Order: sequence, then C-alpha cells, then structure tokens
Amino acid sequence: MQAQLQAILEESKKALEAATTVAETEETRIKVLGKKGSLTGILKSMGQLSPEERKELGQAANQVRAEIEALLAETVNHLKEKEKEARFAAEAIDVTEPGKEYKLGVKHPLTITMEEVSKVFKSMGFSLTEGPEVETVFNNFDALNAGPYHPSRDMTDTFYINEDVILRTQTSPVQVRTLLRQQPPIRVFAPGRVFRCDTPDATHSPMFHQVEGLVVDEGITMADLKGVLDSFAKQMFGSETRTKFRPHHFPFTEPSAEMDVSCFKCGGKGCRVCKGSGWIEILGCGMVHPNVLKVGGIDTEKYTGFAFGLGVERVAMLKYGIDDIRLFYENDMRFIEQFK
Ligand code: 2NL
Repeated sequence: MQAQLQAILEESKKALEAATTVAETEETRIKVLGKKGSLTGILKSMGQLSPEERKELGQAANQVRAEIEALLAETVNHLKEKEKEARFAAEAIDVTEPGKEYKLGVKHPLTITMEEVSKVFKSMGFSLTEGPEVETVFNNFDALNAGPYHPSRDMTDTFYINEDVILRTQTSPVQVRTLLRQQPPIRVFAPGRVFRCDTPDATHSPMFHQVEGLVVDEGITMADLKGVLDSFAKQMFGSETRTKFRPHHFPFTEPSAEMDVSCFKCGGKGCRVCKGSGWIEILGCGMVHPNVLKVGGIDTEKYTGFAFGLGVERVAMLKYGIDDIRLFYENDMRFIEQFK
C-alpha cells in the first residue's frame, strides 16, 4: 500500500506538471481526491487493517494527500496567472497606433446655391417657410388662379396621385398655405423640390428645385419688386450686375415679368454663357393676382403684393458652368467634390 501511495503521488506530480489549463488540474483532483478517486479509495480500504497498520498508513496517506493538495493549489495559481497574462496580451491596445483618416463630406452644389439664395433673402427680412411635396390640386392650381383648363394641370405635365392630390409643380403652394394662415404683412420665401412629368435630358429633370418668394403689405408696388430683385441679383452675382425686366405671363401674377441679369461671365459684351446676348434669364416674377390674395381672405383694396420664382439648378449651372442637369442627381463624388 505504501508503494501504491508513492505511485499515486508520482502520477499526480506528473499530471500536474503536464497540465496547461486550470480545467486539466481539476481533472487530476477528481481522479485522485474525488469521491471515487485513487487516494480516496485507499483511505476507504484502510478499515480492514490492524490499528497499528492503519495508524502508520493513515499518516503516510494524509501526508501524500497534503502534498498533492499543496501541489494542486500551486499549479492552479500558476496556471491562472498564465491565463491572465495571455488574456492581457490578447486584449492589449497599441495606443501609439495612428488613428483612421477622417474624411469630411462636402456640400452638394445645389445645397450651396440654395443656401446662398436663402442667405440673401434672409438678409432682406424674408422668413424661410416649408411645406409638403405631396400637395392638393387646390393649393397648387386652383388657389393660384390657374383656370380649370390651364395646360399646366395636364396629366402629361403633372404627377397625379389621385384626382385631388399631386406632386407639387412649384413651391407656390407653400405660400398659398401662408396666405391662408396669416394676415399681412407677409414676407416669406420657400425653397424646395418640385416635380414635373418631363423626360430627362441635358436641361430637363422630372424633379428639380425652386426658391419662390412672396411679399404682401399695404402699398407694395412694382418698384418694391424691382428693388428687392435687383438687390438680390447684385448680392448673388456681384455688385456690378445690372437687371432688366421683360413683360411675361403667369396666371398667378398681373402684371408678370421675367428678370434678366447682365452676364456675370463677360459683363454684358456677349460670350458662350449668355449666348452672345450679354443677358441671362434668371427668374419669373410679378404683382400677385387679386384672385390669389382673395383665396387667403386678404382685402385687395388695402393690400397688394409681389412674388417671384427661380430655378436653383439653372442658377447653379450658370454659376459653375455645368452643361447637363443630370450631373446633379448622379451622386458621383468626382463631380460633387469640385464645388467645396
Ligand atoms: C418661374 C416663375 C413665379 C410666382 C412664381 C407666386 C406665388 C404666389 C402668388 C403669386 Cl402664392 N405668385 N409665385 C410668381 C411669379 C413667378 O415663378 O419661372 N419660376 C421658375
């Protein structure tokens, strides 16, 4: 039995030396010291021995057990330490490693242009207003004095959702909402997307952007319209810019006009940008038609107003020398990044 005890001790030492994980030492503990372990077996079988033998062997067994337990504790400590070191090494962060390059985005040329236009009108006391892109036929056409058979209502020009609901063809319905909600003085501008049933080509897109403006107050005249829009042109295209107004027609204004600016490229001598004329058409405008003011319940004896609308793509194309409107919507970064 002494020899057996020595064998168990040697075997345990070997097993614990070879152990590489805490779990493996636990296996050894169960095999030797567990309920059905080899050392436990010897201790149990000692009942059959004489008291002297039992005393002698008992002492030896307890010594072996103490030795194995000490060895177990030592091995477990050592392995836990090693496992911790390995975990720390795996989790280590190299604080000297350079960071990832942070690439800032750029503003889209249409955003730049729209913000420039907005800044000018804000500086002249206009408030920014917004409204839904899905609008009623009433706000988009009826309220704007477009007769029941006006060609702009045609299914081939306007995206109809149903008989009464459409994608707005201009941002005027935003101002109609203002007229319905607010009494004069009114001084608002409305930038946003608009939609028309057009086949895309270099100058047409079924979705594009507009900025419209509306002023209603006592004593507003064509002189106010010309003063505000001339000031806008000078702030937008340079202080040397001259303007001229040509008679035009819109259902929602009377009288109506289109405003040209002297070519900001050649100064008016004639070049490729102005197609030799020295002038560039920039916007449509006019004195608000009394029928439109009446929709908002505004007293047309007391109040008058002017309104205007300009195409953002057109202004951006002229300013940056872009010859195809479709470039704005392709999101090719090589194009967009040029306008930082
Ligand atoms: C153009 C012409 C224009 C308006 C828009 C407007 C709005 C109200 C009342 C009267 Cl609520 N008029 N808007 C007036 C004149 C011209 O736009 O060629 N836009 C690109």
